[in-house]
Amino acid sequence: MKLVLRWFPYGDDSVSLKHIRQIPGVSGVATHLTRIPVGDVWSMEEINLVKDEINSYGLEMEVIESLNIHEDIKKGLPSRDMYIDNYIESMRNLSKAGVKCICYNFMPVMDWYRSNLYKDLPDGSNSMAYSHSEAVKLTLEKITSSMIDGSNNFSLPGWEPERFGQMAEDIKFYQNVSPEDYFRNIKYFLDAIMPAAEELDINFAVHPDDPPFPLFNLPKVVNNKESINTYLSLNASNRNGLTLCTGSLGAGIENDVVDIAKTFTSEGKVHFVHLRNVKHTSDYDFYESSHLSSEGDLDMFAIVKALYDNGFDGYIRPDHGRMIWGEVGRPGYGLYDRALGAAYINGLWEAVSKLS
Ligand code: CS2
Ligand code: MN
Repeated sequence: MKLVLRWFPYGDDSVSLKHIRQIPGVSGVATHLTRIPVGDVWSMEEINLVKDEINSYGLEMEVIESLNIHEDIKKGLPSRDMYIDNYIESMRNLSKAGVKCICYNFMPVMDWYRSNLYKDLPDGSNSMAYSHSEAVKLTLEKITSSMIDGSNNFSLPGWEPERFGQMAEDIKFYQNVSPEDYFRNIKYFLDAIMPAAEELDINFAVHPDDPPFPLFNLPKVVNNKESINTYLSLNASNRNGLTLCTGSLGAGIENDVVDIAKTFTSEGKVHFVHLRNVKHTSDYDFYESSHLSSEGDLDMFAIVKALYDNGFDGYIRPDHGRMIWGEVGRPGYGLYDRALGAAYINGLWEAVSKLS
């Protein structure tokens, strides 16, 4: 396994590569060329610019999170073929730059969402939280403005401002898209890109829907064991794999994340892991606790053991952290708590490997 940390280029991160380099065991970063509009080709020039900066700190750029999918592909519009061609060209360029794993998601309209980006915790820290009963009462405008206002002036992954104007119309569009139609659009995309993924030696790792509950009646795609199975069965290539995001899946109270980790790791389908913990305050409400098992609902030891025992050899990153020690940064993506998460993951990995 290789441990990485998420990092945003172009000065759009409060955390520096210099500091990431100092976290024990971290070999590289998972990054994203945020200044290229979704759907455009990631050119060699743009990729190398970011890669050279990362490499100059002794870190690798083997993981991309995310190479986002244009909404026309999700909607199954005729223009999707052009966007798929662009996507494959970006894959070719990324492979030339040594990228081995691409994380992406197939959530329609909106990427991840939290109803509170700064929930105060009793220890004086704060973290992101979600209340489904509150979220369903909100308008799209309230949702987008709360994300923009809470972003601390950093870009929020998956919330590209150029998409905001289109969201209301897209939500309407999906009201007439059945889950079967949506899965047909996914299959169309997967069948188009998997031959290139095979040829280029790139693993694809779909990120689960975050949170796993539907808003605005939009289709949910990857939110439990069954839907992961369906998604992975759409294209049989082993390149068609999963980002096991323990926090996203763990938000679904009925999900057995240890069992999901065992099942899909043993099938060779888990290429990337996001490790974080969640604490439920009700079946549909949760906040992001620190990584430690005892602070949340997930047994992080059992999850790491399931990965190790089933031969996991992909990438792991600590996922969102709390904001601690007065740090100010992009919600979920400060340095301190993610570094504590990395140290914890290193400890769990060493323990499971020495115990076996
Ligand atoms: C999520 C998403 O893991 C996360 O941080 O909040 O931003 C995730 O990166 C994307 O959905 C992956 O495509
Ligand atoms: Mn995640």
